[in-house]
Amino acid sequence: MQRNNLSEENLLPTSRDGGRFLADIFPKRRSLFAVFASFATISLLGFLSFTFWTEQPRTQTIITEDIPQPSNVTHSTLSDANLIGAPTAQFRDNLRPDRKYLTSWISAGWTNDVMTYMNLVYLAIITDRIPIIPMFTPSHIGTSVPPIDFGLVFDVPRFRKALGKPVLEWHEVKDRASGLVEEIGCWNTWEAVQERDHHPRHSYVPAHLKLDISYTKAPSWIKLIPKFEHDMHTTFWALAALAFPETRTASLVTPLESPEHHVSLPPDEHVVCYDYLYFVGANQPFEFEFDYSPAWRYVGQHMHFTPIIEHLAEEYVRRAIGVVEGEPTPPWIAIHVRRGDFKVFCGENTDGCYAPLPVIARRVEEVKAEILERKGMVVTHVIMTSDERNSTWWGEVVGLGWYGVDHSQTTELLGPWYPVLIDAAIQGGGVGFVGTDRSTMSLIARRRVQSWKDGAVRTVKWGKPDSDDH
Ligand SMILES: Nc1nc2c(ncn2[C@@H]2O[C@H](COP(=O)(O)OP(=O)(O)O)[C@@H](O)[C@H]2O)c(=O)[nH]1
Ligand SMILES: [Mg+2]
Repeated sequence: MQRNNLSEENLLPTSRDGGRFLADIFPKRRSLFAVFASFATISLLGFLSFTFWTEQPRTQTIITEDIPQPSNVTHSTLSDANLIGAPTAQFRDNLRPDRKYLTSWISAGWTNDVMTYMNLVYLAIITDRIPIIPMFTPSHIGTSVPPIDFGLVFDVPRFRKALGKPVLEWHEVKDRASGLVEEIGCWNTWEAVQERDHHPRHSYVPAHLKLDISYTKAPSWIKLIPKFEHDMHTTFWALAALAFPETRTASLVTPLESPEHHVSLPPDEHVVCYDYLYFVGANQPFEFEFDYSPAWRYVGQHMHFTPIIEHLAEEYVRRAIGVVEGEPTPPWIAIHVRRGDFKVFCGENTDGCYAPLPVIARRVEEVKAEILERKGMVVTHVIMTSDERNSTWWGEVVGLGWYGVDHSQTTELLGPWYPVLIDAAIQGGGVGFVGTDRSTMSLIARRRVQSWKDGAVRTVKWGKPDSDDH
């Protein structure tokens, strides 16, 4: 995967309230005030001079030191009741013997990983197990970036309440400072659904959690479309069956040795674990595309961003539009134009492969018309989010009267995770959304706008000049 430094998303107007909003978010942090004050000046100058910011290696100091870590805040009673106590050096010491748990790892772009965790929680629900969610590990933002807690991105207390079920994060179970490597047996689903890779799906998560995994290859009947080499999906209920004793026992085969301690372990019964849960559906592949998607309906829609991220998103929108202090934030329509590494889908034929702006504008007009018709609302503010870095293109975006999001200082001030987190929250927070076909980031934003705002959505097709003709 390529690095995606989004360095040209900074061709953007800054509003009169400049960088103050960040200070409002962290009012007790005096040291940050100075940084934010200079941020206001720098971003304005940056906009006026249209200079591009080149990404340099940065640390996450501000995030880790200045944003409250959920782990240090409070544990809800739901979380406490489902563990023996505070995080322990070995996860097993913290598991209640009268509870059963379920976990898995991630291994793709950030939105794919978000969807994978939605699947994890849905699988936990149907197996009556407690989900233990790991952290997010980086991909497009640069693989050297430190991971970020799930609970720094999504509002876990709100999620638990909406589900009416317990949800745990790994750092609540195992002390993140622990150096103890623990052995565990997990299911290897990857080798049961595809034939290219002859190993379980790779993930960086087990290394972060200090887990030494012995994998048992799942039976081939877990594959959704038997023997079909062009699809890699399995089903929730096939995987659920493996979490129950009868099917588990009937499916045992010799496990692979764990890489570190060279132990052979059958799949754990206390914490059932699977190598990868992205390619899972109830009824068909890529099910989040469909209105009935149970992973979306029962889990995904309840995963709201944390109040901090929601607030950041709103303040970035206010700055983009130039809303003055004291005025309410107007409703907006967000666009997500996914480019970057998607150019591999274009092959030789790059001319007319991506949808041009007038094609996108046609969809924006449809969204405006639908919002007017269904809600009687006139929405005039259109915010562009994109991984496109071409300055001419961004100039054309502004020329259409749309607004871009100024991320020229985001990484420096908040850390490299924040451009994508803020953009995702902006996309999901509008009353309308226009996305890019084949992008999961667009897909999940579309679902959010539908579920959270009953909003109007469109997806722009691309690949050939006439792909989005309609
Ligand atoms: N900040 C920002 N990053 C983006 C945007 N579009 C794509 N990216 C980056 O590219 C990645 C795309 O991977 P993913 O989230 O899995 O979505 P997909 O590849 O479009 O299906 C994102 O996670 C971001 O890191 C955008 O509009 N804003
Ligand atoms: Mg992706």
